[in-house]
Amino acid sequence: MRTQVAIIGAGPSGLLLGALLHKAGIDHVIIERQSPDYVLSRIRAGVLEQVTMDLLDAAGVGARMHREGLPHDGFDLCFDGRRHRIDLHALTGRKVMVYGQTEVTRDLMDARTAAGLGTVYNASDVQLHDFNGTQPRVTFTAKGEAHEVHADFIVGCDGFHGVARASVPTDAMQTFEKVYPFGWLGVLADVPPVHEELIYASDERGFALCSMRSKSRVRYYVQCSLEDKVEQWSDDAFWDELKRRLPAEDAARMVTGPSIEKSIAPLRSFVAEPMRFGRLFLAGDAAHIVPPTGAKGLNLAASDVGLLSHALTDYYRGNAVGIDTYSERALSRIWKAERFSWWFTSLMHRFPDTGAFGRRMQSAELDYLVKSEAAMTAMAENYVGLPLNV
Ligand code: FAS
Ligand code: PHB
Repeated sequence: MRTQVAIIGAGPSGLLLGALLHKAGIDHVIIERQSPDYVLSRIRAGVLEQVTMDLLDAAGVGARMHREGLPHDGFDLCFDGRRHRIDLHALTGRKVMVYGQTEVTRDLMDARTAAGLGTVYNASDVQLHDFNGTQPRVTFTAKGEAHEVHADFIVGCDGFHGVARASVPTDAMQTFEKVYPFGWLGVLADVPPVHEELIYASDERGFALCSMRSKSRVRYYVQCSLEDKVEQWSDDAFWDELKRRLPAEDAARMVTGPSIEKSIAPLRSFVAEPMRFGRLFLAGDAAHIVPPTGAKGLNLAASDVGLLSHALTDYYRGNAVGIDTYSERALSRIWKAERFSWWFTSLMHRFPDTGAFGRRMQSAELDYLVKSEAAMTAMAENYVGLPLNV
């Protein structure tokens, strides 16, 4: 089989890249190791930046997001017995859209089907070949048959545990990593949200986040130990712990109910440099991971894909500047989002070695943050998302 771009992975990165390349008339294939149902079953991000919304619109898949998504002007910070609203719109003139990654993925899948574009699901033994030459190949097995795809370029959109980054010689790449000494226990439940906007809470017992997927479905998180197993957390234990970390008025009015999904996610900061190796590019979680505190993971994946789809489109029109500068331009935005996610995580969570002095530093920074318009503006402009080329 011959194509222009072979995409590994049908998560949001791969599907969005496929949609944008299709719009540009660039031939491509997407090769995914899981089933479509499995991809949709993963409960992940919930907040979209304007850059992401614009890219979904450009891909022709933004209609349901605008119809069903929840535009949010701000969020609440709760700490040291206080509550303060960060007014994103007043501070930056922009908003964020609360719309789950599952729905983004579903919209991209549906658009792909409507356009008559196939995706190879349940592919096994996916291997990348000759991407340092001019004729890269991807081999894989699907439905018991061996396949080989010849392409101009390969794009690894296959996430943190994918094959693309693993195919790069270690001496050709530098990685940067910070693993946090705690995880997030997340619960999805069909109950009305406790508040009309998100609540980020820093409590002596740990961090908590009240988010949502709609006005009848919530996504709540509590910081937990990395030794915890999700089976150890009954629904009642989760609700009790969440309420203990929130202001009394929220705990009192919180509607609880059975979890429809419950999982523990480890937190890490990770970046692989560069994001291009000859005819192989990396995008999304294949190249970087952020702790979810700043709601950046999915949005960084989208901005990588936005930069790369423009670069590939320019290449096929005779201009290779975009692909030659992709890695540098993507990493510029990635590192600023890594910093913001690390900063917000460090500010809001309890670390084993925080200590009394460290707690005072967290309290002082939060007190300064909510009393300084300059500090709140800096936080807000990072939260709503920096420009694509920053
Ligand atoms: P993905 O990991 O989503 O997709 C990669 C795809 O490649 C998968 O479908 C995988 O099956 C496939 N693949 C892997 N290896 C392959 C191979 N060898 N061959 C073929 N296909 C292969 N971000 C937020 O902004 N907010 C959050 O709250 C949040 N919570 C998260 C919770 C968890 C548990 C995780 C893991 C991530 C979370 N994220 C969150 C980040 C997440 O949303 C990612 O940023 C987003 O999924 C990135 O999308 P992709 O780059 O497409 O990677
Ligand atoms: C979510 O809705 O899953 C979510 C929202 C904001 C975050 C992290 C996760 O910062």
